[in-house]
Amino acid sequence: MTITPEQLKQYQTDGFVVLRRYLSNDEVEEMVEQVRRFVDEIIPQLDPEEAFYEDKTCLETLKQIHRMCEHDAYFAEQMQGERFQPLAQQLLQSEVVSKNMQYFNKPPGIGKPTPPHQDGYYFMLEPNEALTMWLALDYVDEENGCLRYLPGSHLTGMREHQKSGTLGFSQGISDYSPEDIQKEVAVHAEPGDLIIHHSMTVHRANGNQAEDRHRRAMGMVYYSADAEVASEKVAAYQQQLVEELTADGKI
Ligand SMILES: O=C(O)CCC(=O)C(=O)O
Repeated sequence: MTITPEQLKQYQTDGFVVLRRYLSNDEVEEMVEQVRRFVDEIIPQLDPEEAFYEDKTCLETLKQIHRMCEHDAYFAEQMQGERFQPLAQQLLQSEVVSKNMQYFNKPPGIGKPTPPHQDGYYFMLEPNEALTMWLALDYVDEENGCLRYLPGSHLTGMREHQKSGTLGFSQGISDYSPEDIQKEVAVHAEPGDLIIHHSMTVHRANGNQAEDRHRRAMGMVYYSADAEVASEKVAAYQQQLVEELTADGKI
């Protein structure tokens, strides 16, 4: 699918854009089925840091799966095929490197908030040119923890981050203020809607307050091929994180 000049402008101005019904119901159902297969067949073979649970003794509380495209041909094809990658090229206006495909869930009642953050803080790129696509697999609204963005925040530099204590989102903006909250745009989504944000765009989400609705999504990350990764810093950070999560009994 090609984006329109208006959608490109919106992405460039606001730091995010929403493509409604990017996938059909059947396509969403296929993705959900493939996630189920991954959960049943692949997760049991992976290291503990590849899947996070709200409560690791209860498999129904699965909240995140990382690097799915490195572990499975279906998800590798999703990342590198025609569905998403050309869109990333159009938005970043460069060749891209496909980086990560993740599954995000907030299980009903217990799904924790996503702290305010900029993905680029984790990516450690120079220049920080990358994007994340967030594909809704469920109806997503304020009750079950929709994404909330600060429009234009990708243009005003990196905010200070500190440890958040949240599994899966270890860093959060340290001085997020009531004025920030006032400027937020909450984005509701239906299954198949694709939200795309720049790596510098500030965003967060509330926890899932719904009694019986999950809040499932896929996240796809693409870097501009022109961006350099501080690979040693990223590897050191990841190793330290795994050590801390293991010591705390979280994974
Ligand atoms: O799913 C969420 O709550 C947050 C996802 C996110 O922060 C991201 O994809 O960059």
